[in-house]
Amino acid sequence: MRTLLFLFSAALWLHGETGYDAWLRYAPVKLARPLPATIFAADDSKSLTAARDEVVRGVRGITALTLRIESSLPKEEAIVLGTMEQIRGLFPQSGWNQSLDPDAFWLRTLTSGGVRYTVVTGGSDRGVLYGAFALLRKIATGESVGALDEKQAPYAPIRWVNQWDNLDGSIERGYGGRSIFWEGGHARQDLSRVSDYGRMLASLGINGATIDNVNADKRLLSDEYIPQVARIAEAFRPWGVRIALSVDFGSPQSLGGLDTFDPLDPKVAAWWKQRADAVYAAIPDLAGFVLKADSEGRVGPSAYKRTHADAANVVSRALAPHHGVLLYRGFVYDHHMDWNNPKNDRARAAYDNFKPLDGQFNDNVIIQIKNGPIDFQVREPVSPLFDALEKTNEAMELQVTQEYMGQARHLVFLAPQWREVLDVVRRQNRKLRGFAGVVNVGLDDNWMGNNLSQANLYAYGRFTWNPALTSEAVVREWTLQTFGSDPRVVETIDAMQLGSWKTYENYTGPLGLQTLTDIVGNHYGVAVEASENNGWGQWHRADARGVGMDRTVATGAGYIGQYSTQVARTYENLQSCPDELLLFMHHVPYTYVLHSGKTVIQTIYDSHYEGARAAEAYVPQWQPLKGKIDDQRYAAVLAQLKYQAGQAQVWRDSVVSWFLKESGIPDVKGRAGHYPGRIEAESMTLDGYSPVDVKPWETASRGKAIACGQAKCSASTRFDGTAGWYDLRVQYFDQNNGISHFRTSINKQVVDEWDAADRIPTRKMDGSSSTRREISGIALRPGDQIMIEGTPNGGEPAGLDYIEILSPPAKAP
Ligand code: GCV
Repeated sequence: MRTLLFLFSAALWLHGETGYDAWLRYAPVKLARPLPATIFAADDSKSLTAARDEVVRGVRGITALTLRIESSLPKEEAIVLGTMEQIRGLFPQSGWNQSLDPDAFWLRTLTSGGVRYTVVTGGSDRGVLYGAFALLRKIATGESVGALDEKQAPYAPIRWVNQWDNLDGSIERGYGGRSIFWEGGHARQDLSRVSDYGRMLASLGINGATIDNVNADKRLLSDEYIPQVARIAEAFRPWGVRIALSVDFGSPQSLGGLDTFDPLDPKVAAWWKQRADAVYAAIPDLAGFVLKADSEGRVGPSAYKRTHADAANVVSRALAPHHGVLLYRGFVYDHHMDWNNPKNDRARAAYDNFKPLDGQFNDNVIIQIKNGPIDFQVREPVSPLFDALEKTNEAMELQVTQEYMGQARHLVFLAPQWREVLDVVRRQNRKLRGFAGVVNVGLDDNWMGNNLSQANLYAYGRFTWNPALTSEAVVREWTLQTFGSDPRVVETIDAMQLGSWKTYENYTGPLGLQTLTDIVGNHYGVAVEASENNGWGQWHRADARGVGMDRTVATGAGYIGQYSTQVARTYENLQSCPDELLLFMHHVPYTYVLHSGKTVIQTIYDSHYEGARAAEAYVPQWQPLKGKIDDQRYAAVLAQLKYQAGQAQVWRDSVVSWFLKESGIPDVKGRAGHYPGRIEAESMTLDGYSPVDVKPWETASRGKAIACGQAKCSASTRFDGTAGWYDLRVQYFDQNNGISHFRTSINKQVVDEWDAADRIPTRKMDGSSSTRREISGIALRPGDQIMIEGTPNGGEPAGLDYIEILSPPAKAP
């Protein structure tokens, strides 16, 4: 049982922390019962040594006491680590009558020869390592470890992360810095970060990692690269993490020099075999390959009119003698679909491609299926393919890196979303062979670009081990280990995390609209129409009369028919379709009334206001934690939350303006299109600045902003409200092709200045670059002159959208 009362945060936590240690900080905890003073590991294999040293490290952090390492079984109270076989040898009388799966562990307190031991055993070295981390987790979260008898086995054998790292050191959809594996076309010399990443993964029971982008680089299978790959494998190995490689299906031709990559050509089969043999000669414990074929421009079996089963089987046959597996991605679709054809539907693609091949795949092929039928959107139904494949191995692909979820700039804890998907799969009685999580950690100190985003990796790992865990239990563990046990800290952070997915959905894409982002660009900022009129198939088909994709069998694209009869009936029928997926399944008029009793259009307005208000509230929720957690992470998270609050407002205003204009239906609450305290930059007195049309129009207030075309410009206005204290918000554009400087003054007194130097993925004035600066506590008197000066830099024109002058209580509309 948790003994929160006995836990307390020590003053020394208040020093700065970068977040590098994530949940493995081992901060001081007051224990109910002292731990043993000694530790013994039954052999000196790399994994057992890693496990032993981790326990020593953890106990030292938590108790400030250093365990004494013994080289034989001590005759005093001790922690003992060993595989089941070794432990049976050490304690033959102690009733070890059950066997353990290789990755399973057993924590047990026993008495032998009158001495009390805390035994950590596993079905293999790796199981022992997982047991050691489980023991430390218990200690760090305040659970008693005085009388243990607990066995745990992972749900599935494949518990992998996928890294989308490129050999040049960049990472596709990575938000935590450059690759920890690659730089300048080669494996990094210093791979210590890889080892530290392995430690984090092992603490969650993750046992495999791809180290290169699924948009694979053929060079990795060459003789030049295999030794480099082997070095990376070596860095992971002590932590029980086996590497896997993403491979390119065209390699037999492009790398091997054959005249074909036809999967049914014997030369091609021989080439795959010969390459697999070469990789396994250097890395005997390679976990396998991942293959993305016929998807988003990657070549595949369609080049030869062959099937995905033909493709998967030729590669998997090469892996089979080495016990390797092939994770073949189900993410196959045509990105040149005709938008004008209402029967076309990307959501259908995975099922249409793979269902007819059910039963034709080799045993060591696993179809890696994204949780939803589109692509990691804020809300999607569960992919129908999970239930449809009956004779084929399946793994679920989840995305930890927040590609469509605010890219680690927004707090979005994904466990509640994954929980829903896992519950559906459980109800279908599906037994997954495994999980692949797209993680994309990088060289940044905190790995993920944001301290709070680490919770997503933690939750992913915990769910792969035990998909029945609740989001609440997972986040509680994470917060206790990552930020300590102060009740205010725990309650605040848990509540923020648990509500954050819904909040993000509310301000980015409610009712199954999907994330209304720049689909053809950076997938970050708002751009309502970016998904339309192109072949990518993330369509929402909003027009003047209505909104939503008609995926019904009766009148639409027929996607709903891919589900089992009962599920299909629920989705097909407007009355039973859940509100949160309504616009994913149906096209309805804006005036359609939901189960909630509100119209679709009013729900769109209300959700965006509610979401932005909830994001705004994170800042005052976080502020009382000052002094209760270390200053460095406190300040980093605070800055991120302030930024998010501003961005949520950009989303709110953009989406609401777009739907207001398109539908012509006013917001019954009168908010849409009315912005109290707002002064448009283009209506201010401009010196050097010129008005510009922002594209897409909805991402700037009234579609316009100002840009500076000379060395320095200013925009000023006269305050004519009542005298008092105000908060001043400056909405400016922070592009990544320059670092403009801004200065705000009241009657020539400078009240704030800053550089627009944030890491924002755009070179334009748009919904991604639109950023808010808030200057609180300004005394204003009628007649005061408010001036914003902008100094452009590089390609960034010190763009300004508007200012808002708000009396503090009026802040949240
Ligand atoms: C690695 C989406 C992403 C791509 C990614 C692809 C995939 O389309 O935007 O960056 O490519 O999914 O999962 O293969």
